[in-house]
Amino acid sequence: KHDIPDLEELEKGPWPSFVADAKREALHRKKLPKDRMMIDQDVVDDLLGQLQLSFDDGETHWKHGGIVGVFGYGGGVIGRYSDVPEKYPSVAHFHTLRVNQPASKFYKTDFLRALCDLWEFRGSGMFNMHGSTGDIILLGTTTEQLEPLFYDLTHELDQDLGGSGSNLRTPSCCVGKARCEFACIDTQDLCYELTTHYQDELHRPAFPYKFKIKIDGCPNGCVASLARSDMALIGTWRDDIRIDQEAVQAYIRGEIQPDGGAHSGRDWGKFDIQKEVIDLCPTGCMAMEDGELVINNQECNRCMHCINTMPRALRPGTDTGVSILFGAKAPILEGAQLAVLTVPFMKAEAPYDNIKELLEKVWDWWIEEGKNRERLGELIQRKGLPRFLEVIGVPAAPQMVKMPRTNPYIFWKEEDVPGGWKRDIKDYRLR
Ligand code: SRM
Ligand code: SF4
Ligand code: SF4
Repeated sequence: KHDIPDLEELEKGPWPSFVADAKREALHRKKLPKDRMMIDQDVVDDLLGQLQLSFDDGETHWKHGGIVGVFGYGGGVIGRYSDVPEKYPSVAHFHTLRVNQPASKFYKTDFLRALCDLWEFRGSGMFNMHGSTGDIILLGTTTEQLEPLFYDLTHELDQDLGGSGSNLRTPSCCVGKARCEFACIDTQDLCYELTTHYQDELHRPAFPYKFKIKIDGCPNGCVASLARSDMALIGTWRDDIRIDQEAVQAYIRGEIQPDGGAHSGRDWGKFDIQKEVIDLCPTGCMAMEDGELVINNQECNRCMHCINTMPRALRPGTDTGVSILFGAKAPILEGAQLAVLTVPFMKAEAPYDNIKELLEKVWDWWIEEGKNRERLGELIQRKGLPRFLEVIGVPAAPQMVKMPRTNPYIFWKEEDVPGGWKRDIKDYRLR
């Protein structure tokens, strides 16, 4: 319907293009009977037209914000309005809905078909599987369609909205025990329990800012909880790595390919356990003794390297639980932060009362002390880690030290310091 030369550039090349997908959907909607769509048939054409105009003008044509949502909920819908509705009337309203994904994102195809039908009927027909927090993102509908859509979602599809705004964001987890032999905890069960237990926090924004919970089944960290969540729960173990000495020998003899051979596609040739595993252990806690692999488990920092390389010989221990880290976030305000390890080990068994108790202590403090739009990580930074530990009643431990070499526990001798003790700090600064 509109001329979109710059967008069409994005269709060129070997990679998939959202423009091609959107054009296909625009065409599809032209073929649908009018009573199969509750929002304008031209919505996708107008969306592409407005995007082209943004390229021409070098600025967005979405107005930011506007409070819009469904009755009883304060989150889950992001209001979007066009600032050129006279030109592109079909996207005058183009609100986004966040739909809480099932734990680990498993679907039955009949559910996906029903979701597609519903969204074609009440929305633009375009959605994003998945947003980076984890939700299914339904892209673009009008204010009038929000309540009926919410009713159909919850009553017909048994699916709830996720989080947005200053609330608990939709918790998410890795595939965990459903598919992965490394899972130390039942990530899906924990994620589902936290999601249902904290419905109020998810739907009714009462926090200083957003709060994200992500759950990785092991330190491989497939959902990158460490980097993206205010509370990261990472599966781990506190006993010994299980070793199958027979399988270790089979790797050494070349009968089993490291990492199954499949992941890396690498030809390992003759497998050198010393070079590939023992020398790469970051804590130097592995050795071959009398033809057997030995691990000094007290020194192991659960980096997963040896287990990832020889999964048929090495497995996490059986006394499993979670490490809990707090305070990761993106750059706004104080700069991006990774989470800080706060609880090195905690059991993680249903109904997870210990985890909930800790989380609620953290929330109480943050709600009380946090400034408007201050993430937990920034509050910890402002008040200091010792204060945070005091509040949650966790004793300080060596695992919490982030950068050992910047730590006052290290004492220098005079001969270690250039210029010795007489060096003037001002000279040092000038240099
Ligand atoms: Fe985000 C703000 C979209 C995941 C950090 N994010 C926004 C806003 C609301 C900005 C705006 O008003 O335009 C975007 C809404 C777009 C819309 O119309 O829907 C927006 N963020 C998204 C999504 C939809 C991008 C996507 O397509 O994947 C993701 C949510 C989908 C979902 O629910 O699944 C999304 N945002 C993230 C993540 C990643 C994550 O959650 O794992 C981060 C980094 C982790 C974190 O939370 O720090 C993230 N979004 C931000 C920030 C920076 C916060 C900070 O403290 O630095 C903002 C800015 C803000 O809150 O004002 C922001
Ligand atoms: Fe498997 Fe660990 Fe990745 Fe979860 S984080 S999918 S348990 S490797
Ligand atoms: Fe070493 Fe990492 Fe294996 Fe632990 S998990 S023994 S630190 S390689």
